[in-house]
Amino acid sequence: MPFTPSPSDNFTFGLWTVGNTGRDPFGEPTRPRLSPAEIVELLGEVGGVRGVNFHDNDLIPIDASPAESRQIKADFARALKRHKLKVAMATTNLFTDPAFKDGAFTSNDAEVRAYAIQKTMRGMDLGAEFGAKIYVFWGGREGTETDAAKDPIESEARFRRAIDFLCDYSRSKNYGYRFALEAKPNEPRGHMFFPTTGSYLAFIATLKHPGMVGVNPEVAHEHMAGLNFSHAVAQALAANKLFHIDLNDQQFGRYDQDFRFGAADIKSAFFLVKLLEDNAYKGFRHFDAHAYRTSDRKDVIEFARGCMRTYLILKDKARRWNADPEVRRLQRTIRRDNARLDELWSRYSATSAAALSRREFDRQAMAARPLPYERLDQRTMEILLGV
Ligand code: GLT
Ligand code: MN
Ligand code: MN
Repeated sequence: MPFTPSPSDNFTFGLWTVGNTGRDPFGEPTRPRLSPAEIVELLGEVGGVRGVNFHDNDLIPIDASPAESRQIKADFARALKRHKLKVAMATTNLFTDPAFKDGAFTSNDAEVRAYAIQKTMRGMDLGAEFGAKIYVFWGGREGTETDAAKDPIESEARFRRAIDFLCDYSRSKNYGYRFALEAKPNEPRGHMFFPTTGSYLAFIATLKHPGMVGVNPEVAHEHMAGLNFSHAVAQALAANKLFHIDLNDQQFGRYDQDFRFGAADIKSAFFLVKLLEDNAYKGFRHFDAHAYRTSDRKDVIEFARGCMRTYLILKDKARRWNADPEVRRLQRTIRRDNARLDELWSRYSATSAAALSRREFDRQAMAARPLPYERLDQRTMEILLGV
């Protein structure tokens, strides 16, 4: 069957995504809580998945005894083996426990900050035990409701010190982790620090080990801020910083929806898949989404299959778009290359600057050149709609 995923497609799901119980701020769970091993069983039933990701406490409850923890890990490892799934990414839950009510690395309480570092070190140990090579940092509580609460410059410095320390920890243990920082503008905090992927790209350059740190952009998080997700991903790709990606969907201006990939905005999803595929993105394609609260187990399986199937359909559409004769013809009209003109300002020299100063331009002629973007966009729509 076409558009059937296979492990080589590099699709992954978090334990918290297909394991989501449907709880929201207004209502209790609508689905039973599954154990990590049961979630792996479910992913096995979905089929074609490469791997699974977890927060420390998705796997081991925060107050589990050593014996409980050993049992959970053994069951999880057995399920992974049975379904030939790997652990792709690990991360730390630094947002659920009330101790983190005012943040983790940026908390105003030195004891909370130290505990957050310790919890992350242990989370890294746990991820490494299962072979994870990507470690995500999503600062769910790093932020404020009132800016009277924290000095934003000091908060950034605390966050930097935490990442620098944890990079050194990973190196000392030879874990080989690459860190991926995940931005979000708000929810659960009123204002979260590092609201966009661009904020993290600028921050990375200030770190002690910038080479081992990249980003984990999420569709919904940039869309919540009303931004163009593909542009953020493009900047990360160009900087060789796209270490991981969280795929889902989101209506602009709504609460954090985490919808099935492509469920809200097909055109944005198409240009995103095209960007990733055209640039041969090698990393995992993680669906950080969950099924509607109304779904039962069977429908959760449909949700997971839908994420992957939509991705593969859009990948095929991107191939068609690239090969489409009309798209190609329109592109030839739109792109007016002139290597000799580019050469004049590609590298500064006194001669080229003088030549460029002397050059005469015909503004009317430039303004009169056609840009048939309406036709190009309509052709894009027709390809997407299968006409
Ligand atoms: C949480 C958040 C996600 C993050 C996860 C990693 S947890 O579900 O909404 O966007 O990627 O901590
Ligand atoms: Mn995410
Ligand atoms: Mn989200």
